Amino acid sequence: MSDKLVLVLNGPNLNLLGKREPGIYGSATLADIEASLQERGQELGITVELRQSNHEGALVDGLHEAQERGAAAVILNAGAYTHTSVALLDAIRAITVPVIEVHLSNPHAREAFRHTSWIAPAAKGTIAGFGADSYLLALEAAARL
Ligand code: CA2
Repeated sequence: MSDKLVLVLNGPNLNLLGKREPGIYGSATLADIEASLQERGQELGITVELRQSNHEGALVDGLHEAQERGAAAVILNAGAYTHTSVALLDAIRAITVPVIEVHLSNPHAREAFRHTSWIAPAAKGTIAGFGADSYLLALEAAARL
């Protein structure tokens, strides 16, 4: 039987992970996160593909692609678009693939403008505040869906 596919979509500025603001976002780079997800994915029988874009539409395209490819789940860190994007909310609602919202930091412990997630109402669930482990916890959740 072929592996389940999980797409891991990352939004704006997350390409800078591990290179700026380690006090907030930790010292792991996106490449480090990808490697740990792929390692755990192998154990779970899950193929993990990770993408990052600074463009909202590319994230929408990634959600559509997940649907077209029959992905088992999407792990989505929409970055700042979490707090602004009706387009991502609509895209999540338009697909049947479960979307797990993740954040490295705990947005509720930060500025008030981060307390609202436009995508949370359409997400299967949210994991936030565990640094790079938020992604691994999301993969564990995806494996149980
Ligand atoms: O905690 C998270 O994962 C966030 O999604 C990160 C977003 C922020 O806007 C959300 O409120 C919470 C920001 C990502 C910016 O990433 C950087 C990484 C390194 C250096 C600077 C920014």
